[in-house]
Parts: sequence; C-alpha cells; structure tokens
Amino acid sequence: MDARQLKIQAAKAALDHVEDGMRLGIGTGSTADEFVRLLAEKVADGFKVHGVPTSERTARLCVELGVPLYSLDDMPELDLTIDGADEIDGALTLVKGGGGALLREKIVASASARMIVIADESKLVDTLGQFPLPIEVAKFGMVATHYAVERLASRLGLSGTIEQRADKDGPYLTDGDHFILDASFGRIPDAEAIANGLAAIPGVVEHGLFLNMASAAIIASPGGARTLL
Ligand code: ABF
Repeated sequence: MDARQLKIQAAKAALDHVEDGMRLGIGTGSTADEFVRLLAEKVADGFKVHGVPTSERTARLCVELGVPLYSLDDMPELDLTIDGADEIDGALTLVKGGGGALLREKIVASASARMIVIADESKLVDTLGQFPLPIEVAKFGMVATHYAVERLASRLGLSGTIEQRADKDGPYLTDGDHFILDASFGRIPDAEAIANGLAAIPGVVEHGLFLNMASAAIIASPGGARTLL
C-alpha cells in the first residue's frame, strides 16, 4: 500500500462521519485533498453538505470538484471539521501548519463541534517535535518576534533552529499575508508551555500546536484504519 492509498483509506473512513446536510470544515493538505475528492463524488450523487474551506488551496479544489462552499462568516458554527496533521501524539495533541494553513485551520476547528484528524501512521509519534513547529507571525516587527520566540525557547530549555519559511519566490506568505517561522526543536516535551508562551508574544498570530481540539484521529496503516479517541 503506497502513501496515497493510506491517505485515501483515512479519508474514506472519515467520510462515514459526515451526515447529509452537515456544516463541514474542510482541511488542507494532501490527505484532506483525498477527502475532498471522495466528498465530491458523494455530492455529485446528491449528498448535501455546507463546506467551509481552511485555505484558498482547498477552496479551489472544492470549486473545481463541485463541493458547495460557504464562508465561515456565513456558517459560523460547524458540525464537524475533517483535517490532516503533521504530527499526532497519544493525547491527540497535534502539530499542524506544514501546509501553511494553520491559522484558518485553527479558527475553523474552533468553530466546529467536532474535529476528526485523518493521517497515515507515519504521523503518529510518542513525542511531538520531530516535525518543525510552524509559527505564523505578523510581517511588522518580524525580527523582534523571531528574537522573542528564541528567548521563549531558551527559557523553556528548548534548543534548535528557528527559520523563516521561504520558497523559490522568496519568503513564504500565508493566506492571511503573514510570514511563518519553522521551529525545529526536535522534541516538544511540554506542548502547553510552548503554546502559552507563544500566545503571549504579540507578533505571533498563531502557532501550529493544537491542544484539546481533536475529538478523534483516524490513522491509516496497511492493516486498516483505526480510530484514536
Ligand atoms: C494540513 O496539511 C496541515 O495542518 C498539515 O500541515 C498538513 C498535512 O498535510 P498532508 O496531509 O499533506 O501530510 O492538514
């Protein structure tokens, strides 16, 4: 079973939780894309859904495949969000934002009664932090914010590099026109301490630690999909 098939397996299992007429947050990333493709097939067969996308990228795919979309302001209370993750631990704490959509993902998940995470088993970890933690920061004062994040890391005894995300066109910009810092700590032993510390830095718009937000995670493996609660 290749990586794409595992993503499809997780997406399929998540689709069983989507009921006709639901107000649905739709995640971002390659696993969420598989979910959108499967959802679009159901929509084509007459299934009704009110989708709220977590990124421009997901919105484009939904429009292309005919999944009806609403803005979060049109639909401010959602029944369920289905989204991917970069890392998931046993307590369902997540690292998200590798795809750059963490701010909208977190706002949409917070507006949802339930959030189901879909992933292949490579995302399941004992300790978070192997995947760099994305931190979305305001453009204004970005160097000062960078220094403040470094001071926080040192206060919490975390070592590693904190780098501004860039691609071939230059600094990476989120849908909200912010920069991203990727913090490679190696280990995040106390996610709550980092989350609280980051939330207290004014230039930090949002960070990729999702604590107490996921209701369940569907983990796909060659032996089948299992649900962590
Ligand atoms: C989103 O997409 C993100 O929060 C996470 O960064 C990423 C996971 O992407 P993929 O499914 O492609 O691994 O869910």
